[in-house]
Amino acid sequence: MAKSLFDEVALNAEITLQNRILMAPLTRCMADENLVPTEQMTTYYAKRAKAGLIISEATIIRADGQGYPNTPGLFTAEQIQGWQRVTKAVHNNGGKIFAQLWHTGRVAHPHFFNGNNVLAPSALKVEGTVPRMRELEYIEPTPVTVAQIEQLVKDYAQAASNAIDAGFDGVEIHGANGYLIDQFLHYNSNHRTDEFGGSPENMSRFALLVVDAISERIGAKRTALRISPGAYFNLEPHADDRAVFDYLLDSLSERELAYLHIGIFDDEQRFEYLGGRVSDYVRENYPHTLVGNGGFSAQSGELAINQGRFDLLAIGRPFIANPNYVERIKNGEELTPYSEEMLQELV
Ligand code: FNR
Ligand code: 8K6
Repeated sequence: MAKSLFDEVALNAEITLQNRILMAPLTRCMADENLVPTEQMTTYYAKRAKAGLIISEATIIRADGQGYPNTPGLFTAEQIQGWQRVTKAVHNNGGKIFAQLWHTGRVAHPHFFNGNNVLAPSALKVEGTVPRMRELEYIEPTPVTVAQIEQLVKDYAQAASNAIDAGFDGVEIHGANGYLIDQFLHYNSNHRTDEFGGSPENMSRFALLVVDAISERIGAKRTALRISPGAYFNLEPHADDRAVFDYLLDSLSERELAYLHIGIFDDEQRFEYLGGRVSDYVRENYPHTLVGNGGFSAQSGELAINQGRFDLLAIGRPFIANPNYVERIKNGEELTPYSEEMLQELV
């Protein structure tokens, strides 16, 4: 029987989604000066509760993970309370919500946390400046020590535990889009010669330590991961990255995570070293629940699900433009097109 976007789906014995449509994580830079979610953010997420699962905007696990203004956190009591208001409002409207846990690594900027350095796998700087704050040039990062890596793993696990205290149904680890975890997974940003670099197994180690620490703390059934095997943002691709993701996907296949989510802006983009589209590469190498994303409409996403290319569909920009995206699709109503000016305010 053909699958519908409106099928109820069980991710596992603990979590059932009301449909196959996920709201993709979308950074909006609207938290208050203490990185606490506001009332406006509560309303914004509550309006989107008809999604099968909302994935929150990327939320920093600790102060030195911040790379953009007013991105929310999950490391102070006030931030946890702010998120409690959001999760309660989403649940009251019948929805479910995961927190996306974020550390930007070399894409962080000390401007945001009154620091003087940023941490990354290697002293390899990302070119350019902070978007919308063009005066802030990225700086050369300080390679993390093994002791600092151990602390980061603990801080990810603590943020996951805070997310559960804040009422989230689970967490999605942000291992995509060129941020800290992804920086370990690509040769462009990882030149380490210790047990965290130099081979697929070593380069996958940090990601797997974070996955395992969080799974242990809150349960693998409430833990998900987003990855970008195709380097397209904050990173340059390298042909040898393929072997790293082959290893990582093999290792993830042995774990029973809630889902694996592809981070890509346009899934029609082809990567020579992956043999084509990212989604096709991941599907061939990962047997469990896969979330597709990147330039899909409801129609093209449903078709891809029926072609077996992935199981669930994440929708990003159209959800910014259409708070009632799910209802509109269900009723066959026209969508409001997304435009960048819409990022100026939360609707
Ligand atoms: C994003 N994206 C993104 N991804 C992520 O993993 N964490 C995040 O916080 C953000 N933030 C974000 C902000 C804005 C304004 C945009 C446009 C995108 C990427 C997003 O989740 C998604 O992958 C892309 O938007 C592609 O999907 P759509 O929009 O084609 O459905
Ligand atoms: C006022 C809100 C502005 C939000 C800007 C911050 C964006 C953070 C992450 C965005 C990720 C988008 C990836 C776009 C990559 C395109 C490359 C082809």
